[in-house]
Amino acid sequence: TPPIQPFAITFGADNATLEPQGQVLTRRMSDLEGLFADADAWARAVADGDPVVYTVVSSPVPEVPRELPQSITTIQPGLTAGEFWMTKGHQHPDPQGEIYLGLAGHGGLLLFDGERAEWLDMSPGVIGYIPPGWAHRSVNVGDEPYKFLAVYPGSAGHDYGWVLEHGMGLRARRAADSGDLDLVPFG
Ligand code: M6P
Ligand code: ZN
Repeated sequence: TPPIQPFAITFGADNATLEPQGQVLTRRMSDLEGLFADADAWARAVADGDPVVYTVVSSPVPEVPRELPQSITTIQPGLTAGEFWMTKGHQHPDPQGEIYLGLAGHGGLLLFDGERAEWLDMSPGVIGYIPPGWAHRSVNVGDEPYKFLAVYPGSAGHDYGWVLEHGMGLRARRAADSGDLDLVPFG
C-alpha cells in the first residue's frame, strides 16, 4: 500500500463521523461476552435483540508501526443489570500511551494497571491520557450517546484477553436509589 499522505479530518456536524473515513466497527451486546457482572442479564439482552452497544469509526490511517491512527467511538446509553454500557476494554501488547478527547455526552475512562484502578470523568473538551501499561475501558454514564476521539500509536495493538483475565479493577454502576454513578470493586 502507498504511504499515507498528509490530510485533514473534518468532524461531522454531530461529531459522529470522520471525513475521510476508514473502517467502521460495530460492537453488539453479543460481542461483550464475559464482561458484565450479571451474565444472565447479558444473555437476556443478547436474546432480546442483541442491541448495538458501540461503534468505532476510524480514519484511513492504518494500524501499522510509526502511523498514528484515530477513531471516534460512540457508546449508546444503556444499563445491563445496573451496569453502564461500556467498551470491551483492552491492553496494548506493545505498551504505549494513547489520548482520548471527549466530543459529546458524558462518559468515563476506566484505567487499570493490574493493581490500581483510576476513573477519569469525560465530557466534551476533556482529554484523558492513558499511560503505557494501563488497560482502558470507556463507559457511557449519561442518557445520550457518549462520543470520544481516540489517537494511538499504530503499533500498540489490542489485547482483549488481558481484561477477561484480570478485570478492570472497578465497575461503573447506576445507584438504584440516587441514580448517580457508583464505582464498585470488580466482582
Ligand atoms: C477507541 C480506541 C480504539 C478501540 C476503541 C474501542 O476508539 O481505543 O483502539 O478499539 O476505542 O475499544 P475496544 O477496542 O476496547 O472495544
Ligand atoms: Zn488503546
